[in-house]
Amino acid sequence: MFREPAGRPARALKGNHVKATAKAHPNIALVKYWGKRNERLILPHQSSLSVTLGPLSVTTSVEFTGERGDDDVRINGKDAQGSERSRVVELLGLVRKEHGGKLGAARMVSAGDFPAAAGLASSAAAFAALAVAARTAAGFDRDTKAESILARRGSGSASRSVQGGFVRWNRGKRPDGRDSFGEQLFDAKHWPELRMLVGMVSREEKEVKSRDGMRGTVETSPYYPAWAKDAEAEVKRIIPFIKRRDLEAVGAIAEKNAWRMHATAFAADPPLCYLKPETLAVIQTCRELRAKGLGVWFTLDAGPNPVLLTSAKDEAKVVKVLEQHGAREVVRCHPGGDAVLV
Ligand code: 2P0
Repeated sequence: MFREPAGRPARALKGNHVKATAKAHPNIALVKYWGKRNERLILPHQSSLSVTLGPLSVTTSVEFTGERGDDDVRINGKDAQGSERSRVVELLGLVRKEHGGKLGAARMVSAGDFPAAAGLASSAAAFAALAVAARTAAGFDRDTKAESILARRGSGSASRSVQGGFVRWNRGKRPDGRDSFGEQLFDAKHWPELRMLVGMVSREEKEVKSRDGMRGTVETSPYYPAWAKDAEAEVKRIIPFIKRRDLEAVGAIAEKNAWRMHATAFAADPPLCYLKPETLAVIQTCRELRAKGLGVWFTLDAGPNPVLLTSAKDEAKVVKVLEQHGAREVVRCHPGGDAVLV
């Protein structure tokens, strides 16, 4: 049977005008990514592992017009500006380069169903959906590895949102990044009763973006090498506990890893602190609830909103407690599925 040479579109473009729409979920890391060894290619110093957050999603359409001109980039109903726009244009450029033909300018429209400023890694879902939609619009067949590598170039954590369930982003060793991509270890059906409850204690935009925060940490925190080594080991340690659906062990590793990421960032110069007083209040409450027998653990990304890990049976109690302790809203999530074409 005739096979297309590697790297070429698997099906011919219909004329010069193809459109595709994809939907992807954000994710929350149980073992975090914090620091790049290559800024341009977005290659991490360590592997990381996350769970995909259903039902939240971003839906993105890409249409290559075959015409000259600038890309049209609309995000959440507005024309994208500045770095938000340039990161999308750069990713579309990578697809044009891989394709090698005359795809022309793109029309891209993207919208999420959750607040972008909530610190919920909307960029992960956005770039995963963009990578799947853009490659498909360019005529490539679905290929989760290639899509994850492309999504990674938009935002590191997006490499973990192409597939659903529990995904490890492999650090890789190659300088070109071809071995640094997200790989599904268990799908969403493996642990449907797991809950990730996002306690919205603040809706303010964070002062230091993740990208700048992790760069400052790599460059100035004396704890950085220890962080990277420890996180790599924790990725290996957590997998058998996820396999056994052992919430206590998974929660304990997630909490420890979140503290260590933030401790490494506190030690940067200037110091970096994403926690607010309300964040600490929720974390403290988690501890008290555990002492009373409730199975609940926290994790925290580069923002003030803690994400509580619990099970479906304790969900209602944990939501109530979050609301009593300063969370203005609680976003309830469960393991979500793969990025899909719609
Ligand atoms: C993570 N975070 O593993 C970690 C934990 C935040 C804290 O990935 O610079 O938006 O685009 O690669 O992926 C957020 O950083 O950063 C992030 P870039 P990204 O989820």
